[in-house]
Amino acid sequence: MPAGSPPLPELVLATSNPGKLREFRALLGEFSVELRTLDAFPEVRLPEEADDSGIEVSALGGAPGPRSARFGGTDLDDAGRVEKLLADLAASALTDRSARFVCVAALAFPGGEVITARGECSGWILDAPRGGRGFGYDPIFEVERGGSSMAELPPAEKNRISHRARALSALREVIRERVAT
Ligand code: ITT
Repeated sequence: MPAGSPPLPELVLATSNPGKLREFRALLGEFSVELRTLDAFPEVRLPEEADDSGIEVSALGGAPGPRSARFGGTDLDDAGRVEKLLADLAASALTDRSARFVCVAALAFPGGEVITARGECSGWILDAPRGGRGFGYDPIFEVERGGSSMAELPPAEKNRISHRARALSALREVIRERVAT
């Protein structure tokens, strides 16, 4: 930035999940904003249940849903949660493998106004993990059209079709008009 330029508006991404951060940075790359993360605000503690995204599996009655990050207990890592989801599905009497990722993105302004937008991405749960990209449940999620697992897609392709991308596309105009002007 040239000396004397006004500071860029700040947008704080309220997550500490590195996978989500990577995707948000790419999805918001077109905007002239100073992206900050919660790391810059160690005093801020968000309630655990304030989840903004997760996976809903039909045969499990929509679980893990908002509990996606803590599914199976806090000791499990991403691979452990994936294993548990596959085991629960194998134990289910239902053969329906349909699932969807859901994201609700909230844009909060300093005055207290909050604008939310929801995005979904539908698909099926695979029998076993495939692909090394993405994070979380991506390796066992087959995208509705295309036959790839979410973890096999190049990042730009995931960012075109994901629940997060769809939620953000609804907020894009608001960010352009009211934040990154
Ligand atoms: P923050 O709360 O710091 O954002 P988190 O990992 O705890 O990080 P959530 O509570 O919102 O995030 O939990 C969402 C979980 O849902 C996340 O940990 C993943 O397991 C899963 N998830 C969300 N988006 C996903 C995606 O794009 N691909 C795969 N899994 C995803």
